[in-house]
Amino acid sequence: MSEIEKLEQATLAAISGAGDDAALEAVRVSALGKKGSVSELLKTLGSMSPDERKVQGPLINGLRDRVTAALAARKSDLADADLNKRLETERVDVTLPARPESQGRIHPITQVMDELTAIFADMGFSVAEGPDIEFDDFNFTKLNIPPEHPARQMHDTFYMAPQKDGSRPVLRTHTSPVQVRTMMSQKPPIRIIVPGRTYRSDSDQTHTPMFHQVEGLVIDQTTHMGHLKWVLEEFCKAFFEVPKVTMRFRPSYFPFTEPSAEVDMQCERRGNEIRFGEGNDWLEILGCGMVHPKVLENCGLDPERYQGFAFGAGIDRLAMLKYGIPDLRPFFESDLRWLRHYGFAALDFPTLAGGLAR
Ligand code: 2NL
Repeated sequence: MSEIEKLEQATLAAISGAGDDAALEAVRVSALGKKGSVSELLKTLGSMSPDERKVQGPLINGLRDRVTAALAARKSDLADADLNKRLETERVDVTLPARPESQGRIHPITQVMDELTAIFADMGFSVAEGPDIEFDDFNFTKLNIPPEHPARQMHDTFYMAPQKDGSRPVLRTHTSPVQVRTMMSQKPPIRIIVPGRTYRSDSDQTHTPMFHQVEGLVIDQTTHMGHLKWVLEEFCKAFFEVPKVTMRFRPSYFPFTEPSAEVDMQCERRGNEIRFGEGNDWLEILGCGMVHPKVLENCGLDPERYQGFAFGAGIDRLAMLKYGIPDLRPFFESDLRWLRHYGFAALDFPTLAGGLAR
């Protein structure tokens, strides 16, 4: 056996014997590194006569190529073995029941979002989402909010640095830009709810700079205010888990709806407690209206052909009302004691069939 063949045999044996990446790298350096055995052989080609080189060249280069290929093959085998080992040992059985000692809780806002989604899904609504950082145009202009509107003031809205084209992106002040995007990209009939984070430059006992909204939008050819009232009434009964509720629609104003209304729910206040579906008191829970023809037009829909309604409510407030949470600020303080008190058990998904609150 020639010296080259012996070297090849020894090197290939060392490669298949390397048990991990570090060992394999050591073999590579000892063969192909600057002072490696194969590299040293390659260097000898320089001092050979042309005839000798003609014979030795292919032998030594062939050796280098086979060693290189064997190194690559072993590296990939080691990676496969590593992955298989991890798949074997790090297997998670997602069908196991939650551990009773588990500390995790579903945040009331997540719980309420899940409940809203289940209730509206049952009425044929799907969930739409969009970015938190919005174009000024989608957040304001398309919604018929004029440049001089107070919502556009710096102290109400978080503006981002101006772009090259002069436009200023904003942290969305409501979830309406998602409805704008939906109207621009989908043909009616549209039936969506849009739950999500919203931002306003406001911070006191009852306002946090980030809060949560759910808005709804229905657009079709004959959708009218009667449909709006039915949807909201069904929602309130399902959400507050009462068999019947009286609702009061007070005329109001929003730039993006005409006519507009604020909606109160019948309630009974006893001390700190509040009950829905009984009593002679009223509690405002949301705003709504028929989508303004200008908004439809701005979003590429023909107002002569299509019409519809929209509504918006604060999720944080809905959660406080339903679950008797007195203060808004701890919602965003990540205090585990608060979360253990007001949070919900994991895997206790709200469904219409299984009930919403347990
Ligand atoms: C409130 C009132 C409202 C809407 C939101 C809306 C969205 C589009 C077009 C028309 Cl794209 N309207 N949204 C309409 C009326 C009221 O929210 O008090 N929210 C907390």
